[in-house]
Amino acid sequence: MNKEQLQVYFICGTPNCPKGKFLDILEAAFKSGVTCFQFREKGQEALSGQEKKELALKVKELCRKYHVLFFINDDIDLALEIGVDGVHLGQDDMPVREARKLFPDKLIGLSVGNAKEYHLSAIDVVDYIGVGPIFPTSSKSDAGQVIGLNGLREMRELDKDIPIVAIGGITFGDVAAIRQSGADGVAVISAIAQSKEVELDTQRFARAFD
Ligand code: TZP
Ligand code: MG
Repeated sequence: MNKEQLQVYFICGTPNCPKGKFLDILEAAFKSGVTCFQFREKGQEALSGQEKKELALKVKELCRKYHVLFFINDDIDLALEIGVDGVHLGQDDMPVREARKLFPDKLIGLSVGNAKEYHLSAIDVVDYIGVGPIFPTSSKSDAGQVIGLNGLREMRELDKDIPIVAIGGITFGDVAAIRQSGADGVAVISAIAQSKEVELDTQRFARAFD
């Protein structure tokens, strides 16, 4: 895949945003430099069923409008039903080899938290890995052990080629150090979803890759 498409990777679901603001936040972010989006509808107030599907279709349309890659987190059935650019899977989701059979021509991302998970994963069938949490995060309760920039560097040393997206507690001020530590892109939830200036903060992320 083209690694540049992973640079500003926004992850979001309705529970990550102030109430009623989800689509407005997405559009503001997409027009300001997001390159890749992952629809991750999780948590207590998360939508499901038909409501989730209808929202996912709106997200897909917005992604098309702004030329943003459209990923769905975990929900293989929804991804098959509505059509996506890719799916993102965790270590406890459908095994990536199985997912590859269902999505022979789509992008597949896999979360990898440490060297052990890397060695146990079918890296040969995935297009990128999400590595983290780099810093403490309050957006995912079971995010696992914080690995820091040193942990990110170790993952890059393990594999010089696989596209890496760093995740967890990242703000735009961290981008330079994260790139220097071997990541091709940064994935964020709260730095954009909870921003008081979504357009400005997204531009700051995008500019950090210029
Ligand atoms: N996976 C590892 S950390 C994390 C996920 C989904 C949450 C990232 O959110 P934030 O708000 O950018 O720390
Ligand atoms: Mg998952």
